Amino acid sequence: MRSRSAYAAFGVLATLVGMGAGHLVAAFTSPASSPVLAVGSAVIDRTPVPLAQWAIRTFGTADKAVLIGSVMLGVLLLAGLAGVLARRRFVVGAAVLVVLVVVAAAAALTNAGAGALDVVPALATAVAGVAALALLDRLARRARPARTTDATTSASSGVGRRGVLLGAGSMVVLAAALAGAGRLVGRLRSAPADVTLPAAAQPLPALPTGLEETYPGISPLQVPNEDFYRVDTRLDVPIVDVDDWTLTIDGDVDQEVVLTFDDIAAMELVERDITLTCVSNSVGGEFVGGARWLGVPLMSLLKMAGIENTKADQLFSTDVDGMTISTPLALATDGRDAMLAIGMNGEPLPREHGFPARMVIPGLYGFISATKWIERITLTTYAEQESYWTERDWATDAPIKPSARIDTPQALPETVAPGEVVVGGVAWAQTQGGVAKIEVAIDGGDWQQAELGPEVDNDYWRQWFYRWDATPGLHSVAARVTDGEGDLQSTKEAPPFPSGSSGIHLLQISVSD
Ligand SMILES: Nc1nc2c(c(=O)[nH]1)N[C@H]1C(S)=C(S)[C@@H](COP(=O)(O)O)O[C@H]1N2
Ligand SMILES: [Mo]
Repeated sequence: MRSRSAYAAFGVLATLVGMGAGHLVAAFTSPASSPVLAVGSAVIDRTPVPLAQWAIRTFGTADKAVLIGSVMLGVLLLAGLAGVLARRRFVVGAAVLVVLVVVAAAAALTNAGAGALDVVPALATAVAGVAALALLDRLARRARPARTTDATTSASSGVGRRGVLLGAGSMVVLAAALAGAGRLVGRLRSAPADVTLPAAAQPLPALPTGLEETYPGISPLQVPNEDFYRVDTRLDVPIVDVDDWTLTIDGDVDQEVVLTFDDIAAMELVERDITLTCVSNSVGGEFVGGARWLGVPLMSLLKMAGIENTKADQLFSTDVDGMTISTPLALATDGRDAMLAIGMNGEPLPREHGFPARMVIPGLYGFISATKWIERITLTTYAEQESYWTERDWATDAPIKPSARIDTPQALPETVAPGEVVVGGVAWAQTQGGVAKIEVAIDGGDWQQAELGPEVDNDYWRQWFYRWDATPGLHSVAARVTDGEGDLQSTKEAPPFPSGSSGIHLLQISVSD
């Protein structure tokens, strides 16, 4: 029971118990300071842009799971090492554990918006981890038969061995219970389901029936909340207690305004169909979606604070954890339907999408407009304050580039049967007059006009389809959009960094004999 491998396991178990304890304590203080998450976020924040882009491209929305997994693996290897060291001299092993925790605490403290309270989960991790290691070490030492073996010690070593296994087993259960309790506490603290939303002053008519009903494979006209793409720098979802939450509008304004959720819900609410798009979306990618948003016009909020005399050129918004996003003030106030949303598709905002409130601004990529879990809007200048992505050299002025996406048929390695094949998808040209025309080209031939789905709003995407008489063999299918102002989309290939991808979506389709 005192083998190296047993002690490596002790180190891992003790660390898991510590992490469980840290997770539970963090659920009460601030969930993001849970040690694993804190280290993960610190890693994300320091990831060079090309590597982050690669991770998003390669792992898609699983990029964060992969990251947490790698962080965990690294931590547990070191934890095993700590265990092995504790076998000879307990203090040395314990010290390695403490150093691991200090690194996590440092990570928690360097995360945006961190306060002294964020060290508490790390403290809990250290105490619980070292205590667990000490307990396992004691059980193992007891189980070890004395050098001068006599009948009594070998008898007691049998009991001791069982004690060690029992101890180790309880640690596994304890770690899982602590982490599970942490999750539960977080979930129970405040749920979007507890919020009742008032109706808009002028509710929109129901959306028309989308093409997806007739042509399976085309994206739904309105993306259900649970299927809506999610892009943010968070590993977990911030848990905001709506009763404690306020929105502050400050900076270069006539007067600072502080509003509670109820204050906002009591204002005149508007409803808008707007398609969000992520700058990280590659041509044909998944990071785009249409939803119906309920909220207040951003302008109503800015007027309350008074911005007539402001010298600001940016809206610098901050989320509940200190993450910041810059929006060009001129664009947010040029008459487009910029809003502070509290509802999405008839429900309070889901936690993943910014509960209790977020910004939604049509025509601007999400990273310069769609601040989730928003807490503060500061009127300031780009010269004075730099936000998260500005610091990482992403563009500050980033209108959404119109684009057409082919959703169906599936590209290689799938095959389709010859004959009539419906080519279909979605296209968007927010604030640029919407989608006016979609054209499809087969095998690089002439551009043929596709049919458009129901019209919703210029700030919304539009479904389209084209009937193609497919012949056996390999074919290329391309689509392009012309916006309501008569401009053809950019056909120039550009990567997402720094201001959004462009180029034509082209698929290789294999048609069977
Ligand atoms: N607080 C916060 N808000 C954020 C982000 C973030 O990382 N943190 N990501 C932005 C980006 S890049 C996009 S594209 C949209 C995505 O919104 P969604 O996850 O609801 O689709 O949120 C924006 N708002
Ligand atoms: Mo984004």
